[in-house]
Amino acid sequence: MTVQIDHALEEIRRFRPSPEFAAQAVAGTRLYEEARADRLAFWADQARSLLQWETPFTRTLDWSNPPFAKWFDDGTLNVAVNCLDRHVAAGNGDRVALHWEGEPGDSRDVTYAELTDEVRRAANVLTDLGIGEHDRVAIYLPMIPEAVVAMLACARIGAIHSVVFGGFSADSLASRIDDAEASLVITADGGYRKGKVFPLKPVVDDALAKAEGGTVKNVLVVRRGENDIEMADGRDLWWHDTVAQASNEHEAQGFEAEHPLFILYTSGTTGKPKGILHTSGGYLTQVAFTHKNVFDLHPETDVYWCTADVGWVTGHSYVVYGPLANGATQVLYEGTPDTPHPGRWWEIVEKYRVSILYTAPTAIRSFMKLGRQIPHEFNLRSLRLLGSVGEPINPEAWIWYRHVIGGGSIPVVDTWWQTETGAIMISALPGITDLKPGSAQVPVPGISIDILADDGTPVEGEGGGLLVVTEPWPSMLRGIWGDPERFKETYWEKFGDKYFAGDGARRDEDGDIWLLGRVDDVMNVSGHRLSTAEIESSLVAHPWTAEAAVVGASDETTGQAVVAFVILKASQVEHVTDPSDAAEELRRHVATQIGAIARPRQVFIVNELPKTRSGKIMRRLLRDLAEGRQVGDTTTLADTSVMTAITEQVR
Ligand code: 6R9
Repeated sequence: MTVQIDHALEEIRRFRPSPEFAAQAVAGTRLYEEARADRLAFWADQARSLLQWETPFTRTLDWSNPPFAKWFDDGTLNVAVNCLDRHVAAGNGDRVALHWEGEPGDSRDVTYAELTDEVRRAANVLTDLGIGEHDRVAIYLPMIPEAVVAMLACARIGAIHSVVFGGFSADSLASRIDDAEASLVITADGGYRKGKVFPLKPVVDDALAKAEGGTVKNVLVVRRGENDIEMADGRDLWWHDTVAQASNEHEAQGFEAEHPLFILYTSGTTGKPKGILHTSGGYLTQVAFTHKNVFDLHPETDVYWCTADVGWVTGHSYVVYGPLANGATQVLYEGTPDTPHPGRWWEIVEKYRVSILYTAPTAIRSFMKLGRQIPHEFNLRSLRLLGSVGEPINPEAWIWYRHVIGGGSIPVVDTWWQTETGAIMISALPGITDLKPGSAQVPVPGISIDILADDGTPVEGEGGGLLVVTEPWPSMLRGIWGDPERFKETYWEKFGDKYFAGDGARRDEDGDIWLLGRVDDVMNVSGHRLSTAEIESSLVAHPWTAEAAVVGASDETTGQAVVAFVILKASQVEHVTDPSDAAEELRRHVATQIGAIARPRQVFIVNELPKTRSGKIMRRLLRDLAEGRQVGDTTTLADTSVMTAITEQVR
């Protein structure tokens, strides 16, 4: 495995926290000291002080059976009560939990008292539908308050949610429903996106026709898009006929800290997405801790906005669980950043006086392209902290974010973590860390990170290596749903009891960590993970395709873009008169099979693929081609003339 070191490493700018910011900061250097003195006692303190336990725990970590960790396992708590009822009981029921903004401009404020009520009603309906502890509920919703309600209602009754991003296709939804054996789907008629209603319920109908397990007994439908849909008698129910009518009395019980909370599917190196499993007490501890300290949350005064969709892990940890556990007031926005005008996000920041903004480098780069005059039309002076997640943020984008959006003097925190880690693992702490554009910087207190060579020896000095987490952490994944072997193989086989993250990294002379991208066949497109293998299998599933190879080519806006090379079946070649028609058809096919995010930027129809003597496709050479570079060393190819032929076909 070779790791490429980016030119960004020459970056040398440093930004000291301002004395005003440091003076009011939530986090103090004592957090590092306490964690260093006794890591487990530190996490136990966080779990006790940030959460409300029904039964206090006495055991912090059980690591007797690695890689299966148990945190706080003799304690019990209810995750929904921690996110809702306890804030109401503390007298904060009137605080706004969600400033919800619909894409067409409709909006709704939901207080903690109202959200608590709604979750209790939904919990009663779920119970009436026969959903109990450990049952799986698939959630396929737009960014509307009901998405948050649905997740917390599951948590409240001990059911396990599996949120599927609304942009995923019927096939993707069906395979996730089957893998988790979900018995209920919560969806909406449709939602708003780019000025139009996109249908969701019809996709669910299609998915249920395709799902082989036949496990789904009911579909609960929120009315949002008001598009025409069909309701199957005896199976489908409207949210407004059930949840709105239900009682708001609901006694919540405590569940064991290791009670499963959710499954979230993410792409791995093979074609089949992995159902990452998270549990309750440890997960909630670390998301609450990082949300409070990394974002310097002052819940009485801040307005926080994380732009991620609840369909991704960032939406789980930093839209739903972290902010609500901390009693934050936040913005929830349904639509796209440029609808109905390119200043929509900045209009929202101005309208709600957003003080903390958490978004992805791909969004920042698209705004950079549009120019600073668009954000400058709005008053962004309420902002006091900016965050970034999803992929490495290039120093140019970091500086632009700080200056154009942040006004030049507020902290920008770049946070590294994964679906598997559950919560932020590497980040500056605002008010403490000297900021360095382009570097994710330091492990958060209580987290142990190292950089190892392929053979497991620590990388000394400034060479690149593989990022590992050397000690178990509270919000770590507890497994892959239904596949403990794959869990061990993927993350724990390479370095024994150290967690292998799949990212390349390097530490500079100050000890700051620079992420260098994935070292496996996982691409990062607009901050979302896609697997080359998954898109290749989709391409090969098309009747015209004989063979396909997919690479992630660097892209100015999306970070990486999907580029496919396809050989058509001989029987098809004569029917395809124009290769660009075939390419278009295959792009469309991938979008319908997996989802629009997976649609290749380009599909090249070629006669051959570059292969080694053992038959492995050399994607490195295809990447050179896709990125417009001179093609690298071809000597290990079985037939060295192949690349010349492909290059001619592509150019
Ligand atoms: C939270 C999230 C995880 C992968 C991860 C890495 C990349 C995320 C990053 C970053 C550099 C950052 N990644 N944050 N790379 N700097 N601040 O994105 O989870 O969708 O599971 O993706 O994203 O490659 O391995 P997930």
